[in-house]
Amino acid sequence: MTSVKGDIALIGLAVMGQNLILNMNDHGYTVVAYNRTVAKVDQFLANEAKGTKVIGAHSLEEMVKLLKKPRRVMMLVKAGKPVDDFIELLVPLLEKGDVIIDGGNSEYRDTIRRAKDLGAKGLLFVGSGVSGGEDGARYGPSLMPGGSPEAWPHIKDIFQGISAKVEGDPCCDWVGPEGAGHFVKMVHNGIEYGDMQLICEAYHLMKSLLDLSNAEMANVFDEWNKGELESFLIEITRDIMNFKDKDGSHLVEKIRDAAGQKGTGKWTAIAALEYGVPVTLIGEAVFARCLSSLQSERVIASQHIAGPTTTKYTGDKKAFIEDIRKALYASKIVSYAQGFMLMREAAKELGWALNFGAIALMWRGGCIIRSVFLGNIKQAFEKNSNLSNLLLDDFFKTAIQNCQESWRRVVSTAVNLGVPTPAFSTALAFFDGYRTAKLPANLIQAQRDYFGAHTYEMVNNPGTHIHTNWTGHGGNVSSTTYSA
Ligand code: 2AM
Repeated sequence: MTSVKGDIALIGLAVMGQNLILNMNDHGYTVVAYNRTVAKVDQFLANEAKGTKVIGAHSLEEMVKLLKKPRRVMMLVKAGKPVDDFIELLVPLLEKGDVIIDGGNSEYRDTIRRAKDLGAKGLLFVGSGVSGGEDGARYGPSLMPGGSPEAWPHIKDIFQGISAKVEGDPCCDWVGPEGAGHFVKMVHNGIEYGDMQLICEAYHLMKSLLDLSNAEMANVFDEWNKGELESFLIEITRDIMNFKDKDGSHLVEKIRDAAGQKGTGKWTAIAALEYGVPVTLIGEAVFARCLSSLQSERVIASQHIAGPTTTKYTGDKKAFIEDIRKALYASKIVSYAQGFMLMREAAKELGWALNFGAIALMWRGGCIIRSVFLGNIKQAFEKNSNLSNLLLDDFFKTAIQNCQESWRRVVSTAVNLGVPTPAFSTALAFFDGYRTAKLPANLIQAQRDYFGAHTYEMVNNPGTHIHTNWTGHGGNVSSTTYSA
């Protein structure tokens, strides 16, 4: 009989899986490694895992027999059908109380379904966000586990042990039930899309309006990285600006301007529409990628459609760079406020209790959006765990006030000189909408009632729905069935 020694099994020996295994090994855990293509197990043991305590398994049966009970099996395989396929194969091999963890980029509704199905069989299921790329997985990722709460005590030490740490605090905590971990990871990725788009707009403005060289822009990003905007994405942008190709030219300028996407940004935007939350900045960031990918079409359009005649900024460059920094900071605050609004609404609808301060801490280190800024968000929720919106927190209120004039100057200058700034602009439009007591939606209600008898409420009598016969020849019957 095989002797039992594995603390946890990991299925899926692609980059993330291999690095997580090595990270767990470094923290003293014995990991049993398995992969669908079994040859990769021996390759891994002979190369990357050489000299470690990692044990290879050549079948799922062997893998399960090597594990201590309750068994912990983590999958890092392609999202979708492969996850369901592995679950189906694992279920007959496991016992009540064993834990299956899906660390892939699964859609949160799939995770909700799997948690329910496996729960009914007495198995504990965890869907965990894993962020930080290859390096994060190897030396400290941000981990966002959610699912069966009974699973948490069994995985807490391993997960918090291998995660990134900020001032000693692990960037990993229990997120919530069912698909909460994958939902929060999805919003993380959406916010990442937004952060990247904001940085790209700053780059576009500096390059097109101010004619800054790559070296000058690298210096600007380096300066920004010493203040409020200090973050992984600003840091790598500085390094990208400096990076030279073999021929001595800047590589970034030779890259085709057509952005790819794998879908998590799109999922966030879809969730925003489904839950009716105005997460406009992430939406614009996704659409900006879509527009960029119409590269050939844009090249043709650029030869036929003219913009404004003046396309250069003639004022004080240094002052405008500071304006751009402030516009980016204010827009970023709006984007995170929107992301937290989405999590709050989804949590309400799905009946999840989410700890927003803990989420900010999970994102504070290890992941792609890691930044000093997330420390400020954590503090805001620590001060007031019921904070309804980040924009109402004193720290962020003051921060936006300090940026507001610059932000408006940047957006209006970009509009006048013809540089697209969809993320800066939508953030400002949201900000102005959110702080406006009376929006023109009274007219929308009137229009809806005029053509479709959809009824409206009066300002002084909310809750009572009224229909008016606007033309004198329409009926007096209101619509109760039509809702578009
Ligand atoms: P493979 O090495 O056998 O292709 C990332 O692609 C990980 O997901 C790899 O470990 C890969 O296994 C696994 N994977 C991809 N598609 C799969 C499928 N249809 N069934 C099982 N595992 C799959």
